[in-house]
Amino acid sequence: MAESVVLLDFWASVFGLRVRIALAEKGVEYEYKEQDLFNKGPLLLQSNPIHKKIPVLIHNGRTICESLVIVQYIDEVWTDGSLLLPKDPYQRAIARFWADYVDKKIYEIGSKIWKSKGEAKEAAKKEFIECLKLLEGELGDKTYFGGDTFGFIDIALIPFSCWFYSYETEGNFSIEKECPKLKMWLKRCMERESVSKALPDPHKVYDLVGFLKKKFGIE
Ligand code: GS8
Repeated sequence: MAESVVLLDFWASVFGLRVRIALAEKGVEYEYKEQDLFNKGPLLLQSNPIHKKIPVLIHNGRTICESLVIVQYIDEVWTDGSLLLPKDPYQRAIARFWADYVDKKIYEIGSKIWKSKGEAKEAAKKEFIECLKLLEGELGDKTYFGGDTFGFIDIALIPFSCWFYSYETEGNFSIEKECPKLKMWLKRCMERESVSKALPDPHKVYDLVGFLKKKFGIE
């Protein structure tokens, strides 16, 4: 029986992008179903009744939620080719730690840059740069976060790069200037088809930020 793989997603979602990149890395074909997050359909509500959020992966009729959980699932199910998580338990723990750091910090602080004004905006920008510098320190001189192969931490972080233009424009700063090594890592990741084909145009994301600001009355 042919496998059925369906992804419920939203085009600009950093979380959904993780899943799209992981599936592309593994060469898994799937059906993409764009979701209207302002008017959620029954499939999304039934598939993720707890959080009611995308991404959701539906594999042979069974649902998996939460982007990092999904990426780990993909890694465990489709084992051909290179693994996204290292085999060594300690290195796996390290990969999960940094992916969790990205989740706890980058999304929330990045959003604060475009959602806030004045002092709060400045504070968010400062904190955001500090987080990126920390990540840059963890990357060091390695090609990817896990070493020579593209893996879990890269997948957790790289989707944010299509939002970087929005953060930089809203916060009036340059990631290349603040974190040149991280910017070089970003360019290396973009050389991978799994990444470059998945990531939307940063200007399109910026248009979305403008739309969301109007919708939420942030001007
Ligand atoms: C976050 C998913 C999420 O926030 C994960 O999958 O890693 N921890 C989860 N999804 C958002 C879209 S991306 O900003 C979402 O579905 N939001 C709908 C809502 O909050 O109602």
